[in-house]
Amino acid sequence: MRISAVFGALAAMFCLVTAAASATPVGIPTDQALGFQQAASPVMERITGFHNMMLWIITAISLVVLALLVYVVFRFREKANPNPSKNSHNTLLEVVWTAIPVLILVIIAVPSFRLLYFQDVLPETDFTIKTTGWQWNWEYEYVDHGGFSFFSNMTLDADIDNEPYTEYRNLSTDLPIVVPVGATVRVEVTAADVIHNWAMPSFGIKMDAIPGRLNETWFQTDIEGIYYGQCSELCGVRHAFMPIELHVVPQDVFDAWVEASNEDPYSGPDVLAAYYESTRESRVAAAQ
Ligand SMILES: [Cu+2]
Repeated sequence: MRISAVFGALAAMFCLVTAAASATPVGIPTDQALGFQQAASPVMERITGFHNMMLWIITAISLVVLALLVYVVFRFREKANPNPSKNSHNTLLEVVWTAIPVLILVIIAVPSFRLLYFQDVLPETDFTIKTTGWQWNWEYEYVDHGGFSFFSNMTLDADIDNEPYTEYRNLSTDLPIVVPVGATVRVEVTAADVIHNWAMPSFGIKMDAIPGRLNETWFQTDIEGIYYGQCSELCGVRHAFMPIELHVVPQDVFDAWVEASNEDPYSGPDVLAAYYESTRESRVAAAQ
């Protein structure tokens, strides 16, 4: 009895420590999820709000249509209504069932267009990351930070290493991209061979990467952590294996990462590792 209690406590402590010691993934898919990932940008907050509003509207419409159907089935069944009406027109009814749906669509269109423009029209941004889709990895160029660039490849199963932060199969990369917390970032998206799509669900981004064309989008987040996205346009046999890993870190860590990456992009992850190592204790304490 006592031994099992001790084991239980030890196991619980171990779980707590390992969970807390790994840097928090914020934008990551979770098992059994029905809704969106946690919104971490103004765009995604609005997408989530719009989605929730739409859910009310379509639920109400479905219920009204269902109620009408049930009423017709019972009220006009053969037994209750042996002599069916021969009417072929009813002007009032036709106007009503045209006007009401049009009105509903107009009501939906207003917030929908507002959101579309909010996504599409870039605000004042702090810097630009240019990303190029390749078969099958992402190339990133920090054009405003010395112009260093690197290819981000998926971490192979055999290389998954959970120190100093947890890595995830088919989501983690060897060279993640890094941005400072709070910055407004412009993302230029293009491709080198076929059409890809740079998607980051927590930021509400899904932007086509088209050869010969430069698309642009933006994000801003105040939530530190690690975010994951995936290529979202079928681009060939390894389409499922070109994920996006993005770290949101304090400004000084970002500056150190930029400096290291300008020397050698492969030393960038060491800066991240040192940061997560140095904050391990405070994260463990915060989790307790
Ligand atoms: Cu793809």
